[in-house]
Amino acid sequence: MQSAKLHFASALLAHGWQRDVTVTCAGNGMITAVAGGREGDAQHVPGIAIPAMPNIHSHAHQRFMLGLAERAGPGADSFWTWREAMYGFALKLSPEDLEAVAAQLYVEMLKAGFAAVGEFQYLHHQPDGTPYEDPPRMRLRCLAAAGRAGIATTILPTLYADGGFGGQPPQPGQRRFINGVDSFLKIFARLSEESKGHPLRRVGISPHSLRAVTPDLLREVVAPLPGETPIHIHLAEQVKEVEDCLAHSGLRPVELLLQEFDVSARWTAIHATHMTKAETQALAISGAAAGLCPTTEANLGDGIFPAVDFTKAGGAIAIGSDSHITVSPAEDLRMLEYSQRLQHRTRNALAAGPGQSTGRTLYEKALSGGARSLCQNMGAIAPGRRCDIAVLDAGNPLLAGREGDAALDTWIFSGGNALVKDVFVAGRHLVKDRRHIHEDEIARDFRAALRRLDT
Ligand code: NGQ
Ligand code: ZN
Repeated sequence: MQSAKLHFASALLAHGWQRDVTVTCAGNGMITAVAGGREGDAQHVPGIAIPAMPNIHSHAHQRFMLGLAERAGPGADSFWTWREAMYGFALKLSPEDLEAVAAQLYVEMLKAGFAAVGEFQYLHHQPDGTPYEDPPRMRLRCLAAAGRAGIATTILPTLYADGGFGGQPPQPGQRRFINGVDSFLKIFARLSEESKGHPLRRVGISPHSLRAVTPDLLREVVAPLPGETPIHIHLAEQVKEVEDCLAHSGLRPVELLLQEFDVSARWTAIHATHMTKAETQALAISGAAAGLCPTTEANLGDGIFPAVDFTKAGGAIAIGSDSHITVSPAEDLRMLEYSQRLQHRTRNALAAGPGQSTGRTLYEKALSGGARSLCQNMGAIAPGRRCDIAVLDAGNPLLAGREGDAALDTWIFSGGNALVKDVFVAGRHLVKDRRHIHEDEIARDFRAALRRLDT
């Protein structure tokens, strides 16, 4: 956190684009004023200022297997064969490795224009499944990594109990993930303690999925939590998951969740790929956000989220980089829009209406949905919000002669990460001219971890 006075030639404010703006940020990292003109002592930051994006879905440990699951296996490859490979990698990581991998990932997120991450972490125990002496150890390592990188974090410890619907026993590859209600609530309490009063940290929970947690168990865990605690759950990502849920309960996963819980704005349904029209409507009006991870969903062959129907019904969306196969808000929003164009054979499928920019519509929806999903006071350049700002490089030839929505659309549909020049989190200037202030030492530790892990 840092007090700052920043001047921009152009900025996307809550009510639209404005030229020649000074943003004042207090010592606690919050914006206190946004005013036209340049105040005398303001630091001029060249470029186009936009609110930095929340990344609502991260499994940090998967960052270290990027590119290593793209070779055809002996049989038909699927989400489930990828998952086996991922479990193999997940069994290798020590706490120190996880911190090194997460810190590198968080630097990459910041450089892409994200300011906050929802860390959905389920590596709890030692590789043989024995709890660490200090059970929250792996999550604390994620928080340490976030602290080194400077990214805001909503830590979402994962409740994982079963290997499949209806309380099936966990598989051997899942042994690091498993907790009961008591051990889980202890981890939650400790993380809440560690985060109390911290301006960049929030704590939520992530029941892994209805495959891994029964509704009864989830009710027991949710009951004692503060009412505003964010709840993130993987839902209806794969067709087999829908079929297994139907076979077990007679309901599809989204139907089952909506029947069993009072789903509201504190909930984020991660993926929610496979929904009927009725489920799409019902989830949209429940107030839950759909936590979409379009590049991971494409990489894993999940299917296509019904974004046109969901957003028409007033559904809130947020974006996450999930497996981190791509870490880029621009590319995830682009993939989301392209999935709808390919599906419906149209263009500008998700634009708010005639004459509206598709990139702007999606960007603003993902800002507000993401801020709410993570319970982070960000997502707008406005007094009372945290000073989380990304700056696009107006000097890049791709943006020559472009401003406002045209610049935003050019970034999202064409330029991607190369156009992100500066990033501030709570007023701290973490990414300066495309370099993170600690990127060399964090990359050095990451390389050492990769050598230890021998990948
Ligand atoms: C995860 N990832 O927990 O990392 C999952 C795979 C599962 C995604 N769903 C494992 N993208 O769902 O069982
Ligand atoms: Zn996930």
